[in-house]
Amino acid sequence: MSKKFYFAGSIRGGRVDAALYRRMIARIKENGVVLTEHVGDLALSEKEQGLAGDSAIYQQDTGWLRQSDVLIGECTCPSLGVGYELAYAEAHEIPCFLFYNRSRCQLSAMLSGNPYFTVHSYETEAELFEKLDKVLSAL
Ligand code: 6K6
Repeated sequence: MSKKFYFAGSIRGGRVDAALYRRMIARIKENGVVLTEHVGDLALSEKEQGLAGDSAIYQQDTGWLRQSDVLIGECTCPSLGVGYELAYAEAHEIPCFLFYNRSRCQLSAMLSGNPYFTVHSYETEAELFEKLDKVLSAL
């Protein structure tokens, strides 16, 4: 059966990396199903409300998290929602692989200091995809 991935990336925290999320999601999809493909939707803005409202978003996303085999997060752009999802995934024992651009941010100590999370930093997109490919092929 194909693996279910939860991709976590900033939405209301800011959409500066939306195109990068989209490229990461395309790569992850070569290895299974990405339940949260909308995170890489370039038309989705930080002002997005969704048709069904925030309560429905919360119910849907936490449901998807519980079904996921793996979470992959891009954490360069700080996002309360992504931070919440990571803690939720940890509580449900879902393996989490996190990526951030070390030349653009200093990752929160609450993530880099938590041995539960496998954290990878990168500086170039080539380095990011090399590391992402290694994670995916080891699953
Ligand atoms: C979706 C499609 C159209 O409008 C929407 C509305 N927004 C969201 N839909 C689905 N998941 C969301 C939405 N807003 C936040 N999330 C979840 O939180 C995603 O899984 C992201 O990983 C994370 C982003 O959190 P914020 O705090 O940056 O918004």
